[in-house]
Amino acid sequence: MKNSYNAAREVFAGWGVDTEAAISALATIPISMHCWQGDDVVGFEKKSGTSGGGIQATGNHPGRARNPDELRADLEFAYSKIPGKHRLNLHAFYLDTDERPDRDAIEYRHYAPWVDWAKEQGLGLDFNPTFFAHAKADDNLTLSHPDAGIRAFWIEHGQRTREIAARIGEALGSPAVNNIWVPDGYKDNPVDRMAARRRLEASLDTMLAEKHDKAHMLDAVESKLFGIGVEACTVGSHEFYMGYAIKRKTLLCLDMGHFHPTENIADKLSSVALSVDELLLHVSRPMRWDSDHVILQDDSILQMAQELVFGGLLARTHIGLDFFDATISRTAAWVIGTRNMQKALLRALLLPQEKLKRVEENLDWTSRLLLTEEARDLPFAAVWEEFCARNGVPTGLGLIADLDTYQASVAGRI
Ligand code: RNT
Ligand code: ZN
Repeated sequence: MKNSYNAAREVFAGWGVDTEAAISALATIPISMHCWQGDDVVGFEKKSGTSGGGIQATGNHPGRARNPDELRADLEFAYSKIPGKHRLNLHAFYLDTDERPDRDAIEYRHYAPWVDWAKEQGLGLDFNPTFFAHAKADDNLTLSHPDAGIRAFWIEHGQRTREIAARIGEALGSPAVNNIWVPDGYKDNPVDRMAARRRLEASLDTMLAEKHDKAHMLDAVESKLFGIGVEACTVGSHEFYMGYAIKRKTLLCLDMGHFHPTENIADKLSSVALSVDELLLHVSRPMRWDSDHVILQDDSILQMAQELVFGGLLARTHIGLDFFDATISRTAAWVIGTRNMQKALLRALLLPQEKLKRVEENLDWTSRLLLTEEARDLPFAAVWEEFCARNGVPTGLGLIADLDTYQASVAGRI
């Protein structure tokens, strides 16, 4: 093991790349793992129902977490197979309480067990208002609903999540990103898009009016192209939120499944980073539509990681994940997807960045192509193994055996 790492280190050194620096850099990058892969986006509100809002987890693999304790146990297992220290991205409908507060009545105490647990585990927490899976969202209209009473309900919910997120961030000593995504849109062609967008903007303004310390909480807004049932128009489109984030100085969230299938999301980072201070990513894998497949080490992720590293954007980008597959082991899904994000970052950190930038500046397209293609064959795997070994985390067959054993232990959940 050590031998292959030492050999790899020399190969990379020959390319002018310091593997130790890459390993140290990777160790400082937290990934915000989303809680909702663990239970197919169902939540813990103690009522049955589907997620709605155009979000669709398909599959019925055994082992879905049915309550906060099971979800935390699954998360602990998953984090133990992921090298480094990370974060958990919690949605408001994952509250942990015997009370049954409606969305406009949630309070910090309903989430306190999560904070205690995060503290104990050394995890950061992020948060999200939940604007779906609720009777008042059945029309796929929330903050932009024509009914002022419904808008007020959701504004209250959003305000409360901001307060809760701020308290979470304060308790953990690290700002909680509170990400706003609403399902609002129309199945068929609307005739007054302007009115809908004005209502969404006004609701957001009211919801975000109260100032919170940025050391505790950061507001983010997430756009979308379309969803099932909202094929014709999404009120919170990319243009809507890009403008909003610039104007109101919030974070902009780019979800990789929320654009046209041929758009390159990695290409967008440098452009938006010139106008917004901080970014949030929902790293995902759309297949033909916003299908939220587990992320692979595919080109879209590798390019994303390379842009973050080469563009110097890591310090102001919060990397969150957003996928959910209910046809496979949910713990395996977390482990595979999160490690793939880390592997993509490591690959980017191990590229001969200076050399590449220099040849491009010199208009030497041949060398740029040669370097990028030859670099694909560098012994990246040995560096990843070393990183995992230093963090006490298995790779390869050892990892597979651990994932299988855990899945077998939860398969009896009905
Ligand atoms: C939905 C958005 C949103 C959700 C989560 C559960 O299309 O991507 O981020 O997936 O909030
Ligand atoms: Zn998302």
